Amino acid sequence: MIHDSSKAGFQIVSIGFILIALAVTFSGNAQKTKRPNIVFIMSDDHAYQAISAYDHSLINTPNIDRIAKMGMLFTNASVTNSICAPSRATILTGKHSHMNGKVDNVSPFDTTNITFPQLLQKAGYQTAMFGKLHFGNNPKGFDQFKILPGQGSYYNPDFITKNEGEIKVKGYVTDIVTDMTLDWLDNEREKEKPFMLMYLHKAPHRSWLMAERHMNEYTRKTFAEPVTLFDDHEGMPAAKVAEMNINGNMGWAGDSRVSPEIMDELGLQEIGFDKVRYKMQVGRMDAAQKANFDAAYQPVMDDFKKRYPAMTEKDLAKWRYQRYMQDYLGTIKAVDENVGRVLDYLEANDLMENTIIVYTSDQGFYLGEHGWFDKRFVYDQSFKTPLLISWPEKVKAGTTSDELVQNLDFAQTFLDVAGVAQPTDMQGKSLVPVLTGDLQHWDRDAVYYHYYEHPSEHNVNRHYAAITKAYKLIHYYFDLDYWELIDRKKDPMEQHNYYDDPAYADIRKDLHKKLDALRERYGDNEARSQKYIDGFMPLAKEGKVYGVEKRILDPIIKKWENAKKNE
Ligand code: SGN
Ligand code: CA
Repeated sequence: MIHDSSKAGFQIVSIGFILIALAVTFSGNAQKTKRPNIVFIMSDDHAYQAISAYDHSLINTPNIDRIAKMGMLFTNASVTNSICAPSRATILTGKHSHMNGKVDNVSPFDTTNITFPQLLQKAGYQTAMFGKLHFGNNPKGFDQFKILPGQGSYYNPDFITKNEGEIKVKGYVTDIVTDMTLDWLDNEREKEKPFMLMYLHKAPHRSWLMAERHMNEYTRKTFAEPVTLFDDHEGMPAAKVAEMNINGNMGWAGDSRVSPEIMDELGLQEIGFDKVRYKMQVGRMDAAQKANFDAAYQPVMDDFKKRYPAMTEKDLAKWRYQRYMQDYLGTIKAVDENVGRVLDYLEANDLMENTIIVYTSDQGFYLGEHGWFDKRFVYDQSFKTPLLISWPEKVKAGTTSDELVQNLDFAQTFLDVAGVAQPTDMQGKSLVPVLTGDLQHWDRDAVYYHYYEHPSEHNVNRHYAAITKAYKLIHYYFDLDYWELIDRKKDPMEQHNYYDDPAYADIRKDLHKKLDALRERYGDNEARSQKYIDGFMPLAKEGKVYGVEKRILDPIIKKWENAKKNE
């Protein structure tokens, strides 16, 4: 046999090539697996006052708090537009509402926007979304999704899924969304890829139906009242006309859970779409769920029936505040337990160290401050949002930051941690310098806010604002038209307008400059505001704005039509 050395040489060379190729592939993979995973946990309408890492007085949330203990708690995190779908659009696009076009909950999200999940997916991340999106269309850039249609339901909810069409799942929404998330982590996750998971709760969104297992405990609790529960909104015209008062704008059945039968017995008038809302939510329960609901709520309502005839308006406000807190906080108990399940899974599977975990809400919420529920305003409880971030490899445990960070910053933060280029038209900043304590690379002394959805449910006028750590300058422009200057240090309850106070003349001037600069930098202006009004009013006229009553709608439509005629 002839020894073919040339062939042998070729074989050696090719083995060498293969080894080099393998080494390259392995190191490539090693590098890829080193890219951090991202777990983005967001609840809907979760007030920071209802997270014990911020405030112990209402509820204990030991599991959500774990994220702050492992990482950083943000005390000045805010949103750019305090309402659901616009906040989600800002998170996904890294752009203000006036740039991504999703300014309110009414018209659908423009899916030609580029979102960070699309970019991460392209860069090799495995992506999944479970829970509430509220966009009017499905998310792009996800390998898997199971989302709630619209607002979603607490009991036996429907889901829109990527692979199975529409499904209905029996049980309680917070538990189900978590089951889906854990199932994906366990069975669908491709272990060689980094992943980006969006785990999005419906709770604690109105109409605040808690899990059966919490009903007995939470319907019997009593909570401390906020000092501004009886705010009369004097000197604050936009606050005065808003319809989000606990005693006055909450439904008896739909919110306080006085059954339609007891309402009739007591002669209570419907407020808004009161009885329909009760039927839509409680009516989804099956017989066993409803029996548990009745067992917990019947004694509360029997007690109310007895006391009602002697109750003053003040007593009613206090009673309704307690009812509100019981239900709202009851829904958070299940969120906290379920966040604990996900954290336990990550811990047990060695996924904690190299994973950036974010807990936030799509905005804050009023828990009786100013006498209110809901959000929308730039006043603290709805403008600010909870934000807790852990990333053990990079973020020091148990730290706090009071930097002015926003939901606008998430997209670029995630692209930054994944080593993916940040599109130049995104408008936020990566939070990595803040997270790692590298504040030389972080300079921001003011943030911008713009709320649009009016005329709508809760009657909150359109406004934009510049916010610094010390002040807020707010312009209400439709259909009210005036300015407010809030002194955040002197008046933390935000009950006074210092705009016309001569002592604030210099501050006011400086704030106007800041506001102009922000509007210039982010590309917002009067013409855009008008464009969004002109887009909204025809929809309002067609009845496409959910929950707004004719008495609010009609005069504003008339005013707008007259203004158009005179143009
Ligand atoms: C529903 C609620 C409102 C709430 C909006 C927006 N009414 O319409 O109270 O402000 O959602 O919330 S309800 O009678 O249907 O409960 S958001 O979080 O989706 O923006
Ligand atoms: Ca919300």
